[in-house]
Amino acid sequence: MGTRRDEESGFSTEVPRERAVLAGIHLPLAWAGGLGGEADLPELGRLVDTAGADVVGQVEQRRARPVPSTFLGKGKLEDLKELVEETEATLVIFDNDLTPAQGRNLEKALDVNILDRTELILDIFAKHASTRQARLQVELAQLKYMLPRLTRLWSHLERQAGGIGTRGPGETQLETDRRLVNKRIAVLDKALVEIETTRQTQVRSRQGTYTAALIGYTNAGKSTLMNGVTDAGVYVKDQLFATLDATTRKVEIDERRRFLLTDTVGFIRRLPHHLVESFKATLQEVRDADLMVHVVDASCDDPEHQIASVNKVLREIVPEEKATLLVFNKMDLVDSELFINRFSRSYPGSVFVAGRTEDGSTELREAILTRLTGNELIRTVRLPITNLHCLSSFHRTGSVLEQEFEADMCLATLRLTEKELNRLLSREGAVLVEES
Ligand SMILES: Nc1nc2c(ncn2[C@@H]2O[C@H](COP(=O)(O)OP(=O)(O)OP(=O)(O)O)[C@@H](O)[C@H]2O)c(=O)[nH]1
Ligand SMILES: [Mg+2]
Repeated sequence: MGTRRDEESGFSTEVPRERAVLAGIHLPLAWAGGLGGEADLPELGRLVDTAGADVVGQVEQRRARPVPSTFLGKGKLEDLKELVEETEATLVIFDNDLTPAQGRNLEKALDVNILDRTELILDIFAKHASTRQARLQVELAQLKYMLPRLTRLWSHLERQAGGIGTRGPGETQLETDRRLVNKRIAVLDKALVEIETTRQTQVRSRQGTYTAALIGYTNAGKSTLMNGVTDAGVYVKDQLFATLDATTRKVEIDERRRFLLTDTVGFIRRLPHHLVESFKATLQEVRDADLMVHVVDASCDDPEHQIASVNKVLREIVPEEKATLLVFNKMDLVDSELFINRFSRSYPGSVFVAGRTEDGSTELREAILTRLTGNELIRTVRLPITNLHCLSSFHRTGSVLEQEFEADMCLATLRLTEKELNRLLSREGAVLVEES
């Protein structure tokens, strides 16, 4: 956390880390159309640590459904209040999402700040956003999440001001605030559309080159693999959501064996919907890719659960079926023979690497190339000789199997990928010669 000036002494002092108590209820999976499920307090703890607070205690409860007014049951709420006092906590963080009314009531009952899981993740995103696009996207998500909760903020102020005389102006103020927030949302939307238009121009210029996108749970090692396979120098850190932007680099082994690789924001179980919405532009890179490289942390408690959580978020972004290469990373941390035995049969075609090692990057690069360019075709095309230069890379890689000239046309039989064929047909004036 940053420093601030001590008001009395005038010296800079470290702001103490906030002290957080975690709270979560385990709901039956079927609750509210699949919104239920086990609270995951260890993961919440890692999020809290990334956000810059210390965990000083936790409470858990198993319930059929949350209490509408205070989320927790009466007894649990009393336990929580005692724990907050004992540990001198400054903050209570819920693993589940709270309604505005629940947040308000809990704040009143416990007299400390209350955050829910979405607010915590939004806070981390805000802290880690370093590019203009990421900052705009995070702000958009925050405003959209805040809009229905403005009343909670206002009642908070009202409580601080004692409530007298604040209600009338407060309500008018609330209207003004809503209008301002909506106006800002429109400005952000517009700015993001402009960024997206620029990106689409870049994407068009890549036509004809295969693209692969790294996706996966946060902290699985996507950026580490990106740096190993390319020279991108992407920020790597043992924290959640270290990466919030999309970085794309070219990987070129020879003129024809090349592809573009993109590293982007990680996913988490129950990734807040507003974030997925707002990060649409960043995640568009995943939609546009020919291949998704799904990175899984082999050393996590339950890799299958991690895979399922990622697939669930993925369905919101990429509704259509897309080619996927599954990569189990951090194999140096597990008993690799046992692990491969266990997972290779249920996930055929997947690869097992340690991204931190050079071997790991080479293996991954080869696996991606094989998946992208592995299914080469043999096709004959008729091409105007004025465009003959576009065959030079095929010549250099020994992929021109036959070549004949007919007046101002060239008849060439090539070994090539589908993408290369499409490029010749759409951009170089080639015509496919049907096999007789
Ligand atoms: N032991 C081991 N650690 C690894 C390996 N690959 C990555 N890590 C570590 O895992 C942590 C997360 O790595 P990142 O590459 O930042 O993970 P990421 O998937 O990009 O994470 P986010 O950007 O936060 O979503 C870092 O501390 C890495 O050093 C590996 O093969 N073995
Ligand atoms: Mg990363």
